[in-house]
Amino acid sequence: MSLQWERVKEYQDIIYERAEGIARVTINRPEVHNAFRPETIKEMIDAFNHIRDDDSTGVVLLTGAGDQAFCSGGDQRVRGHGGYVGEDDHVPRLNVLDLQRQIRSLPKPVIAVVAGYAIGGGHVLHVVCDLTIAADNARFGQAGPRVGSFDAGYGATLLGRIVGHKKAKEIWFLCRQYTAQEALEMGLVNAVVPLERLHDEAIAWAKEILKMSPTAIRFLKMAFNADTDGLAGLQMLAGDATMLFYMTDEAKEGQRAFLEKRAPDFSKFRRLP
Ligand code: S0N
Repeated sequence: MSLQWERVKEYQDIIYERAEGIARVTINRPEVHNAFRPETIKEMIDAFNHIRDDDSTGVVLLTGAGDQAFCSGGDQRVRGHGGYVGEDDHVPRLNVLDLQRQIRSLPKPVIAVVAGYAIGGGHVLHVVCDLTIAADNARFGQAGPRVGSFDAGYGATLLGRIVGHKKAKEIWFLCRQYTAQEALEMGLVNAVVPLERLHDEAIAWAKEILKMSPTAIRFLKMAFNADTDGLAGLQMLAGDATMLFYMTDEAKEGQRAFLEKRAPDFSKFRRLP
């Protein structure tokens, strides 16, 4: 299933393209197994900001260039005192945490499309995606305790919700790697397909989702966040409810009355059971 991908914007570390309602963001640093540096994350944040506002996009595919790696986490060559150091401002930062929240709050499904390694911070990126399609060569795992780091946010807690606490602690404490089949068995991925079919399969899943009600999908994503993300999750769900309420005559009557300097008349609106 080949699509005519259109490049939306040019970047150095990523490729951002779209076709037929699907956006695809590719981490493009295959020489380091698609490890990310601060600039990579800045570009991804910019692309995801655009995707949020782009009404033509309904589903996002997040992937890595080549078939050896989805992402191998933070680029260890630029890890400095307190975070990953950008070339431009030389400030150490962990801006991948901003990207994680952005993927979570995006009101459109994000599918991780994983060939090869999803390791360390790269593993966390697939964990925060809504769905994961894995190629049969995919390898999953955390590496932090081996290289002197950890992600005690979504990387630990959301993983625990997905695979259970015992398994999540095993993944973090032992830093083993797991095959695609093992990941499927523990509920860490949604499907495993032969490598050569990976992108077609992801596109097929995206197209299936695109046939659904976008508002229903949006509310469902936010409902899962409300369950896992505390008040921040509730805020996202509540914001969506407000957005829908603004579209009703009842809400519009309140606004009109204010602008017309009169008392609002809500009497015609029913109190539904
Ligand atoms: C993925 C692994 C297992 C693949 O092994 P393989 O097949 O033997 O390939 P290599 O020869 O090792 O790799 C090929 C080339 O790619 C380079 N490379 C690979 N990964 C990285 C990386 N992460 N950073 C920089 N370079 C990388 C190799 O060096 C090699 O290049 P050459 O040929 O030039 O030598 C294996 O590669 C592996 O184990 N990689 C490292 C995995 C890892 O430790 N990742 C980092 C884990 N930590 C994070 O991701 C932190 C995330 C984060 O930002 C964060 C978030 C929240 C809170 C805290 C943090 C935090 O800072 O920790």
